[in-house]
Amino acid sequence: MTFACPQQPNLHLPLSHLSDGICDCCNGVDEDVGICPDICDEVLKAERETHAKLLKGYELGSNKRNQELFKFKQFRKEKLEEIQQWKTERTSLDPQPSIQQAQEIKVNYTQERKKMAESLVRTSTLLAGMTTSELQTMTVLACQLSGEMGIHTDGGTTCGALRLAGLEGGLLWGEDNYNDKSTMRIVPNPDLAKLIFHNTAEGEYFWTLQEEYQGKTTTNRRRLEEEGMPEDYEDSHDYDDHFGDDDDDDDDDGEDDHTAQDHYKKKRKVNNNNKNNNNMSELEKEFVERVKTMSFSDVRRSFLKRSTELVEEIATALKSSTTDESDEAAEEQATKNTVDREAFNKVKSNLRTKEMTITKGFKSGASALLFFSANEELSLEQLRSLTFYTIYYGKLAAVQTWQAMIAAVDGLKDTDVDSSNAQTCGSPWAGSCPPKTIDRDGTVIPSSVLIKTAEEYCLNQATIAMDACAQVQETDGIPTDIPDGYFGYVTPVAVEEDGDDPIRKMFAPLASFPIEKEAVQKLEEEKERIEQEITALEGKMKDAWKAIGGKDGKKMGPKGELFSLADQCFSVEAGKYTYEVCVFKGAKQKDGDNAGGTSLGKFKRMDYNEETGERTLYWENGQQCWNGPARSATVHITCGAENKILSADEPDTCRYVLQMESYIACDDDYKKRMGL
Ligand code: MAN
Repeated sequence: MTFACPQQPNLHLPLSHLSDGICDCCNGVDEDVGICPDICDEVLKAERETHAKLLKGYELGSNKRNQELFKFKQFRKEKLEEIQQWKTERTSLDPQPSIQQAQEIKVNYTQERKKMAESLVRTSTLLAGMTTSELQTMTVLACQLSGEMGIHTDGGTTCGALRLAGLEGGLLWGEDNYNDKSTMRIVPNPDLAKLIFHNTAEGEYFWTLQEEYQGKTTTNRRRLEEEGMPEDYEDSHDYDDHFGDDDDDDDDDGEDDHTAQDHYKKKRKVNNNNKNNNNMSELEKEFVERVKTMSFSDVRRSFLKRSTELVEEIATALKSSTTDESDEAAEEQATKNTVDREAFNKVKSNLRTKEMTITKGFKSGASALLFFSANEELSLEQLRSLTFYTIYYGKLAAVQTWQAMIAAVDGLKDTDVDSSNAQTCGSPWAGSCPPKTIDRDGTVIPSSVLIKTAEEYCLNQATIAMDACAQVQETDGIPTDIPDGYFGYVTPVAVEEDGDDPIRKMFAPLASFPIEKEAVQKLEEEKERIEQEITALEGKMKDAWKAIGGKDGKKMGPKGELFSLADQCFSVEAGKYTYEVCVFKGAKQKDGDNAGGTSLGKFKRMDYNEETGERTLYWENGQQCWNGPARSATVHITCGAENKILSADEPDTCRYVLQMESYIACDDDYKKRMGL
């Protein structure tokens, strides 16, 4: 039981407060008559004022709140309609048909190309009559030559021409070297088609079934670089170590493909860390040795030997020109040669270039040898195709093809003449001119096309080469120049694509095989366009959902009431700071020295407590407090006509509590609670 003051219905007194000598009710009826004065006018006026103020605030606020809720309702409706429309648009967008069509063209192209390539090799007499082992040797030599020419070398170590020749016949194999039989496989056509189509359409050669060959610029794409890739200096150390003191690592190779450069640089770095060992495996080294001892390499070996001697002579000569001490050998040299440092260095670098060229050829040839040793089960037909297209991709001219063939097939040269010459100097082809032929069951080797080339060669270049060699033989001491053909070694040059080399002409049907590049390009653009549209649509839908508080609408609070505060900032000054909170964004504490502000966190959520009707906004994960937590801020909202921050406080270090007035809190529940 309580006693209610008659003019103050909200004031309930416990019965013990009656007649206790304290005036509780404003009209004094809780005490005996005459004790308390009637002060109801005064008291009720203040109460009435507060009540009136609250009521006014509520009415204005509730009005605004309702307006804003209506706005949000409209907005939400519009957004949902838009989303629906975009959804429909989205379902009509499908890049798949374009992808499919492009793929069909590619597959078709690859199939037709393969047929053509197969018939080309089948009908060609170029390699007719050759045995499996001869074809293998021929391929190794083609790789050696293309390696020297710098054609399609992958970092200068494996024979790219052979890989591409494999692709032509539907064969693809391991990535890092040729020694992985398990990875060699006939590739499922669609994948291979992409690769082959890309290679031909772009003239940019890739050989793995990775995304990279689709032309994306990644740093580690596996691409067969064509010419212009700088040599790996460490390579030469494998054979001759006399350039160890030369640090001229920054040769200008004219290469301006940054990706390729980066790739190369990375590779070189690895090698530099591994100076003495290089990064060849024992097995690879063994195969390089084998290539070095093949008869085709005789000239190269003798060149390398001579080169080593010459470099030593040059070193001695240069030394004697700088020291006064009478070193007999040096003096002898010095009198023989007028020491021209510049000329000597030029000769030295010339020798070095050739050495590196030869080394690259050894490695490329060795990779092919390695490949054959790991893949013994290849058929004669497959081998012929590999050899045939290695010649094509290796860009061998007819004369080089002939030279490889006479080294691969017994009986096409006089071995005595050749080997004795190779020890000194002389045309390595001395034993082969005039060109010989052999007859195998009616098949003449080499084929007529090569014989014609060989005859011409023997008539012209061979004698020139021999003369050059003889001339070199006669000059004593250090030469002033290292001409092509010095000690029998002629640096091979890639055949001209559009020239009239008979072999290149033979490959013309393949080189000019029609490719629907534009059609595919269009389809790929279409696919790209569709995908972009999809991305754009999905982005718009995502934004639209976000604008209305997510799919469940929760982020916008009850009935979407946060919508009117969305992205708005409110600030208040307190002490020496200005506090600024932005709904859905960040909160800051600013002062004079720190105009940019200290972060008090990012907006996290709004809590609505149904029991108390309290609304609280949270910002979390602000700037770390010295020896304390990350800064955070909470804003407590009470009903009012405006949206404004009333106060800010820091009850615990780096924890900020703000009071805010906002019409979003002026709901029916508030009205009831406050008895308005
Ligand atoms: C700054 C302000 C203060 C806070 C201290 C804590 O001065 O952010 O609000 O208490 O850092 O070191």
